[in-house]
Amino acid sequence: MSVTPSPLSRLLAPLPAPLRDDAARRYARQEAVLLDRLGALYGQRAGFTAWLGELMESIGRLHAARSPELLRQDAAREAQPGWFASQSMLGYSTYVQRFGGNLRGVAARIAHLRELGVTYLHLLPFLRARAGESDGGFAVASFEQVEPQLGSNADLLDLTAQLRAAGISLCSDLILNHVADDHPWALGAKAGDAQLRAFFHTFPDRVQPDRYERTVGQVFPQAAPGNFTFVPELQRWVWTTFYPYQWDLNYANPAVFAAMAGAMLGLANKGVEIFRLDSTAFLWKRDGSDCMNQPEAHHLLQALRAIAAIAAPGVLLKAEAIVPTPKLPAYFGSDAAPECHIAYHSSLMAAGWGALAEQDTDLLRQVVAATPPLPPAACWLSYVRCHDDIGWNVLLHEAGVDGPARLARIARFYSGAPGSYARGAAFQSSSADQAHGSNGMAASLAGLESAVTVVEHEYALRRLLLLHGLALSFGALPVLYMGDELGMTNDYSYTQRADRAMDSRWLQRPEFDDSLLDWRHDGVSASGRLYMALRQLVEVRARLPALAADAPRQLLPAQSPAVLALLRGERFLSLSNFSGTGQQYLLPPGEWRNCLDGSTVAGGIGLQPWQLLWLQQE
Ligand code: OTU
Repeated sequence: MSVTPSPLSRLLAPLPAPLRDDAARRYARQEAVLLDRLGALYGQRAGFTAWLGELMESIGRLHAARSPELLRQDAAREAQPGWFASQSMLGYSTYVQRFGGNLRGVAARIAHLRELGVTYLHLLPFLRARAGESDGGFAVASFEQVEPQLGSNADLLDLTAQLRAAGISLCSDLILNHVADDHPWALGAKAGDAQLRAFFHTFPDRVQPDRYERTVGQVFPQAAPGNFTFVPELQRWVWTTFYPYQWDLNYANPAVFAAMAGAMLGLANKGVEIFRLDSTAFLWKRDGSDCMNQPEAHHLLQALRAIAAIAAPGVLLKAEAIVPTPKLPAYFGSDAAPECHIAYHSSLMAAGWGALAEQDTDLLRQVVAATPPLPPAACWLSYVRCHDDIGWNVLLHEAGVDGPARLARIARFYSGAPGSYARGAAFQSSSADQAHGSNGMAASLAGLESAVTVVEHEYALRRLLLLHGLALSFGALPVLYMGDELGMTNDYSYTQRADRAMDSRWLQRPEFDDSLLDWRHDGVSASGRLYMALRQLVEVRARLPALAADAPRQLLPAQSPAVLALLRGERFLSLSNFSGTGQQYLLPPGEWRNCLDGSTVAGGIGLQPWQLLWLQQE
């Protein structure tokens, strides 16, 4: 009688003896969730058991290929699962090409990152991208090969080794919602391979697409309207949530899941330590829904998490789910079934900008209040800007009854409405009364680009520090966006390029300006002052355990709606005046020390326009 080998024995089969005990132990911990989630997703399909066995064996093979150095790192991280919540963690995010030209150029900037205190580097997509337009590399043509213009796979291995030696973890995008229309899967489908066609959602006519579009929204309504693209080679409509050349993967097909789990582990073996799971909200489609945040999308992520925990346990998953505040916490999963270790807090980011524009912290206070405590070994990601737009729709819940109009006012402010200091652009909005997103470098949005007088410069810098102060003190892994440390302003050159002109996100994707770097210590130029002030915040934060991501946070009442009073632990207080007028604040009893200048204060204090204060009680 033949017995089907168990998933565990299939996992262990490819492993050398010394790896087996640990792998079996980790498998035992993940087994319940892994089998439950995969069973729920694919258990009804013929051949499920055989598929599962093959999946486990391929996971085993990828685990066996992990280098001794990465295996050692796995063990260290397993022993200290909350390592990334420390107050001395600091992230930095950038495009490879814009920061260093190529991967070797990025390696040459490690000294700069170290000076800033960076311990985590998110490089935007660097895998082989679609030929021609590629949405900044978010249309991936190969999960195995580095984009030739940025270097080779050997350069990637070199870079990850150098980063590890410098104490910096590399984060890479894992673009799992879609592939480029010239990825071999899409090419195969176009050439008539039925199995590869089943990697995608395709439809013979507009009947189903039209039905879906009754309830599905649009991410790029102007630049890429609709969610489906007619592909002549297929004579079918293909689901394309983003640009027409980004084909959504069909996760109802278990072969897609297995392929992407393999892609993840392959990259982990090249030294990627954190995966930014792009567009996680969109992974599962359901008729009659908005096809976002579906329960199956969470099952998929929990299964991926279990696989990472078995085969590359040092690796972290980060959710990029740009969704309304109430939908965010689900991306962490639960104690029993953890999902992502980290998730972007896009509501916090947008509400910070909202508070600046409104000179009122209402949105921000609501977002903080709606941010639940997290399961152990999980943390939020805080940021001031990133390569994308500031999406306003995540705040619709907080914005209230006239929400759309209120958010549209904020968006108009950032596209330079009369009287505004901001120099940004509306993104994908159909009219000025409709908020979608806003683009622009942080410095341009905060008024540094338009500043003429000494006071205008000073206030723009203060506004930037307010937002950085929030990201650094909120209790999260803060990630700086390339150029923001030096107050770089908008890059308008994209308007001259046919392949970019329709996408104003390129405003905030400038080339790193080495000349500003020369000013960073001068204490006089705007760049120098911002850089020094930011470094001071980073250094002060690193010394204060109350600012660790997992330390308690509480909002204190403030007399003025313009003031945010955020208490961390028992004795650290961040006070932010989000308005252009001076404000009073009555401190909790006792004497407080200003962490930034060493002075002591007590009782009622005055906050200058746009002032940030970090106070501590001994
Ligand atoms: C992500 O973004 C990436 O960050 C973008 O750069 C890509 O263009 C996009 O995916 C496609 O790969 O919906 O939840 O509104 O916030 O496109 C993820 C613009 C996303 C982005 C949105 C986003």
